[in-house]
Amino acid sequence: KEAVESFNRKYRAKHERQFSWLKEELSEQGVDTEALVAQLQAFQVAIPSWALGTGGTRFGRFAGGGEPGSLEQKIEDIGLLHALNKSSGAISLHIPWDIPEDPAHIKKLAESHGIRFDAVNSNTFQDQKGQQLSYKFGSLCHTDAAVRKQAVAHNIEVIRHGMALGSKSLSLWLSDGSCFPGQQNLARAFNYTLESLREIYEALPEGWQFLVEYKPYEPNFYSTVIQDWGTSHLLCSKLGEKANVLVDLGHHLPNTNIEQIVAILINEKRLGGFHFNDSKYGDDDLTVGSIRPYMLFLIFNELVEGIRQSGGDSNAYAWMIDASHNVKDPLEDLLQSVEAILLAYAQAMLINRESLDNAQLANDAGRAQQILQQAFRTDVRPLVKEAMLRSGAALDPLGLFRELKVRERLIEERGASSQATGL
Ligand code: AOS
Ligand code: ZN
Ligand code: ZN
Repeated sequence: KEAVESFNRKYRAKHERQFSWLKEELSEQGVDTEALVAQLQAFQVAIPSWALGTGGTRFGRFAGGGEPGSLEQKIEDIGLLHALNKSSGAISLHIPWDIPEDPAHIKKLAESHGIRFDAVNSNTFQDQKGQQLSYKFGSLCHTDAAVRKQAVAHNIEVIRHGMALGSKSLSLWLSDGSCFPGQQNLARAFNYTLESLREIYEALPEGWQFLVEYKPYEPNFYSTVIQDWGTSHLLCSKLGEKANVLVDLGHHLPNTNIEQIVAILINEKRLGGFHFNDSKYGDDDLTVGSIRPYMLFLIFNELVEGIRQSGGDSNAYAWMIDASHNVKDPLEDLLQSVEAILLAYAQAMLINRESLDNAQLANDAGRAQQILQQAFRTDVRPLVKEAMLRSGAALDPLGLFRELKVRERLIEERGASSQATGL
């Protein structure tokens, strides 16, 4: 806290200048800056427990050093991120990579860092040590009822872990599918999946949400059972009200209009959560906003509408980052992702909705574009900084991270070769 304060003192004057200039500009446009900053302050995005180590591909992984070697250390890392930006006050756990052996202790530790437990994630895309039956040919869709049963039981166990930690949602991503034409009866795989999901759904406690993620390919390269938002939506509507679609930004075929998917899901009240990342080719899991910031802004344009419909709650959906860091420091990368999300949210809140609506009703495409780009081209960094300042975060979280030599200190503490569990 002290480091944050003395850091902010150094940059405060410059920030005040920039913020008051922008505030004046925006008030001329009729924007309520105070309300906007409060919305930004409220926004919290969950950090996945699997993204704190260096990622890699099947060709190799280049560890960065000082990675968290236990769940406790992962929580400490997220606590650090949250202390720096006050916008990442939640963790999303992956079972069995991060089984909380002593949930009461883990919960207390997280609380001491101001962190709550967001969605818990199940894993039936790998075989674990000592596991009886293999998921090589699928889990919830498997032709063998015993495998399906094992996968259902795992998901129910994940719910139990979540309950002990105060989590309120189960997030499910299935790799189930097939690698070759003819390998799998596509309709049967779907039906078995639905049947298995129903059993998991039945085990969901009151007030819980079931987040169903989709993805077109990988690791299966011919078919994936839950391949797109339509399939996910279909399953959710068959399951019931607690089931909602989870949109991972990297899980679309090239050039898909993701903002349109988001708009329709909001309209159908079936949007549950988000996995933020960016991509150029596939499920690249790159830093949010590093490749297609305009698309992110257009998505947030829809999300702002959804947030408005939910009474203005910045956390109306389960926000999570799902990224992998191949050559960057994972903690730095996460700070950059959170910042990119806040910037897109701020820009989208600048859109003059009434004018946009009028332009749309008048079929004035030129005016509509102008309204969007006016918002997108505004440098909203002072708004995000102001939100950080008011919440007690650093004016420049990444700058402070480097100034404090956090990574060097973590390497000293944990060693150069400590590796985090995860992908
Ligand atoms: C996989 O591609 C999905 O994005 C999952 O949401 C996530 O990456 C996985 O569950 C983490 O292991
Ligand atoms: Zn994901
Ligand atoms: Zn993914």
